Amino acid sequence: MAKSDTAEAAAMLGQARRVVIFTGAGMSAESGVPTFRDALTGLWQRYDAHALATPEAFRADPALVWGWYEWRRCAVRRAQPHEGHLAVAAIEARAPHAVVITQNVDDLHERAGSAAPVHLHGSLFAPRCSACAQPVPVPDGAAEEPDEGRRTPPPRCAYCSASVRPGVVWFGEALPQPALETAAEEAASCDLLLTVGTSGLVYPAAEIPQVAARLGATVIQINPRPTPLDAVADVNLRGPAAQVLPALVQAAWGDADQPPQSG
Ligand code: BJW
Ligand code: ZN
Repeated sequence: MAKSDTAEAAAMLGQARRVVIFTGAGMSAESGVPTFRDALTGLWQRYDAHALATPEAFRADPALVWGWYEWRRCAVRRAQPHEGHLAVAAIEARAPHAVVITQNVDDLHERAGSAAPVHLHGSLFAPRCSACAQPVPVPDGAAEEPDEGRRTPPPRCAYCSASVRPGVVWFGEALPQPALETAAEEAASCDLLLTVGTSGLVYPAAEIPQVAARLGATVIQINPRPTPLDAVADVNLRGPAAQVLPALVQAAWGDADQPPQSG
């Protein structure tokens, strides 16, 4: 990552009035939460997406799918937000208006202090009934799940006794309407969008940076690898989120550990 690129991006960020921080799985990679599509470490290298992350998979084998998500929720609970998550919260505290729009189903932005991240693909912590959609409290469950999970039959809904399902968005399912609407509005009205750690391959989420770019916002991308979003990014910062984000905040506002100046 060239120093001049960081300086250029920091100047843009420091002047922006409305900022969107759009994050994907790479945002949480350095907390130990695996991405989906990275070679060697991505979840889809080890698991068949169609056997686990579709409504058909859940209908065919609810215990397999529920057990896999129990394992992932357990792993996220053990993970800690990193310096990059803290830098995102620092941007929120410093920019006049900023919002986090995330594809991630973990809660690391919340735990780093981000006010109200918009979750486009749901949450590991919001199970609901698969039939009547009644929200269900997160099961206490085991603090430890065996590596790679185990078959665990899902709990039953207290109202209609159908299976409880993970509160995430699977392939072929609609994104939650309020989250998608908020994301579209923020993308259309921001003057700077920072996209961090997403392959930009999954729609409609991948449209969010494209909408912002089309309507004239500056787009800054943080990713160690090229993505289709390179084409719409004004600045590409090639590097990992936990390093690049704190450097960007530091270059934009000085010491990121200090509280923002009022006025
Ligand atoms: C780092 C880093 C570090 C590494 N620092 N960076 C053909 C064309 C277009 C669309 C479609 C199509 N066929 C089907 C579709 C639609 C489909 C889709 O987009 N498919 C594509 C794969 C082709 N989309 C859907 O089905 C969506 N729904 C929909 O369209 O509904 C229509 C509808 C309307 C009305 C009624 C009914 C239906 C739903 C998509 C749901 C996605 N769900 C998942 C799983 C969530 C649950 C779970 O966690 O299990 O969401 S899939 C998975 O991908 C997850 C992610 O949020 C999403 C995006 O992945 P992300 O975050 O970009 O991660 P990766 O792994 O891809 O990339 C990581 C990046 O990080 C890489 O670039 C690395 O380089 C980088 N990185 N380390 C910074 N340290
Ligand atoms: Zn129910």
